[in-house]
Amino acid sequence: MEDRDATNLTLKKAIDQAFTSGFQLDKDSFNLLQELAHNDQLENVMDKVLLNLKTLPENPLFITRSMIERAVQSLVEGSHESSVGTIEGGGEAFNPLAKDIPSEIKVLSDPTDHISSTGDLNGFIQYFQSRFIRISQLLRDRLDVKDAIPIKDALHAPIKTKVKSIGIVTSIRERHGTIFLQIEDLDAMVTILVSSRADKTVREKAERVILDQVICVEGVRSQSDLIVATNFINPDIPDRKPNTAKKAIYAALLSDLHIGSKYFQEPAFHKFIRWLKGREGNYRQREIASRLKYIIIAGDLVDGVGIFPDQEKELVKTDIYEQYDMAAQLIQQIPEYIDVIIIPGNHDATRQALPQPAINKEYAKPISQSRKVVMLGNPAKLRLNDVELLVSHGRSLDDIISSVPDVMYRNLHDTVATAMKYFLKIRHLAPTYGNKTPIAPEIQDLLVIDSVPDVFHAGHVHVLGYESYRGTLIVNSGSWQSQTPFQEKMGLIPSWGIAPILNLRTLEITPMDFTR
Ligand code: D5M
Ligand code: FE
Ligand code: ZN
Repeated sequence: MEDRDATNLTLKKAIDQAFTSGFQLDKDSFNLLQELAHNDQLENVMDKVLLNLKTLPENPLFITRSMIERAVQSLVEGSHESSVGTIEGGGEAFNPLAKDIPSEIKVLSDPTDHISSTGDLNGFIQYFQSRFIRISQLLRDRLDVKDAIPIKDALHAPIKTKVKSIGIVTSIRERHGTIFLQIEDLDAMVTILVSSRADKTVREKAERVILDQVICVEGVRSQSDLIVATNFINPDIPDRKPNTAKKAIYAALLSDLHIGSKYFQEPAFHKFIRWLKGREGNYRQREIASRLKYIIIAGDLVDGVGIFPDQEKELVKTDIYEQYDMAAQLIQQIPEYIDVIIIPGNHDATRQALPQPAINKEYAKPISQSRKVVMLGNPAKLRLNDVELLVSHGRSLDDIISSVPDVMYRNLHDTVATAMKYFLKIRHLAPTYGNKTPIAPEIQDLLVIDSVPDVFHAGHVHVLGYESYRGTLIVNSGSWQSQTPFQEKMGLIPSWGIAPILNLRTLEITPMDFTR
C-alpha cells in the first residue's frame, strides 16, 4: 500500500511539473510516465525532459513519448553527451525551415589574398614588429597597462622602483627553480626574474608564459639590469555579452574528417548527412536539423599524402586527387540550402605555414564543381546572422600542450577548451615560432586576434570540448577519424563522430552523436 502511494506521489509530481511549465501530456506519454513510476524510474525524468525542451528553438504544446524516452535514456547513460542519445529513425515528413531562411554570411577576414611573404630574414623582423605593435596596442587598451613604459626607460629607472613594460618573450629558462624570461620591445631587451620563493600567483603566471607571446610585465628594477617580476598581464578579452542571431538557426561545427584515411569513420558521417536530410533522429533532433543553415569545416578535410612518415600504410586512398574526389562525393550530398564553409588544416593541399591560403583550387575543384562551397584560408573570420566566428584549424594547440603545465594529450577531454583559452588570453593563434607550427613571415601578423569573436571554433586535437569564456563560446569540434597508431602512442583518445551543433540564437551547443 505504502509503495503504491509513493508511486502515485512521484507520478503526480511529474505531471504537475509538466503542467506548471505549460506543457500538456498526450496519452502515450502519460502511459509511459505511469510505467516508469511503477518501476521506480521516474525520478529526475521530468527535470531532464524540461531541460531538453529548453534547448528547443520553439516550445511544443505536448510532451511526447519519445521526449520522455530520450530523457530516460540519457539519464541511464549519464555522460555529458547523453543529452542526444541514440538517433532513431523518423517517420514524419521533414520540412526544412532553413530552406526558406536566407543565408547571411559575411567574410570579415581571409588570409588567402593577403599572402605575400618571401621568407627572408628582413621578413621575419618585420613580422615580429607587426606582432609586437598590434598586440601591445591591445594591451594598452587595458586600464592596468596604460602606464607601461618602454623597456629602455625601465632599465634607467632608479633601483628598487616599480616598473611596467610590454615586450615579446624571446626566451624562457629555468635554473634551480628560478625562472628567467627575456622580453624585447622595438629597441631594447631586459631579463625578468621570478625566484623559487616568489609569490605563488606570480610563479603560476610565469609558468604559463608562452614563448614569443607579447605580454606586460610588472616588477621591481633591481641591480644588474634585471626586473624582478611581481605580475604578468595578458591582453585577454573583455567580459561582455556576445552577439546572437535573432532567429533560431543552427550551424554544425566540424573538423578533421581525414577522408582517405583508413580511420575515417564514413558510416558516422553518412549518418550525419542522413540526419541533415531529416532521415535520422527523434522529434527534437529533427527539429534542429530543419533549422540547420551552415556547416563549417575547420580543416583536415582529407588525410593528405606524405604528411607523416609511412602514411601510405594508413591510407585507403593514396592519391590526393582521389581523396578530394571522395570528399566532393560526400559534401555533394549535403542539402543545397545549407552553406558549407571550409578552411584548410595541416593535412590539406595548401601551404603548411600559417596563415594558410584556402585549399588549392586545383585540388578543391571536384568539391566546388559539385555544389556551392565557401573556401577560406586559415584562420578566417566570418559573420553568420550577426554572430562573429573565428575559425582556425588549431595546429598550435600542440605548442600550447607542450608548453603549459595544465594541458596534456592525456587530459584533453577536460582541458581542450582551456588550451584554446590561451589563444584568447594572449590574443594570438600561433604564438611560438620554431616549434610544431610553421609560421610564414607576413608583413602584417594575420594571426593576431584583433577583434573579439562571439564563437571561437578550432579542431586539430580531435577532442570535442566547449566552454564559454568571458562571453566567447569556445568550441573544439573533435573529429571523424578514429584513433590512429600515433595518437595511441601519445595517449590521445579522440572523440569522433559527435558533431557540436551551434544554436546561433543562444550560442548553446548540442552535441549530436552519430556513432551508434
Ligand atoms: O593531428 C591530430 C592530433 O594528433 C594532434 O593533437 C596532433 C597529434 N599528432 C599527429 N601527428 C603528430 C606528430 N607527428 N607529432 C606530434 N603530434 C602529432 P593531425 O593534424 O590530425 O594529424
Ligand atoms: Fe586532424
Ligand atoms: Zn590537424
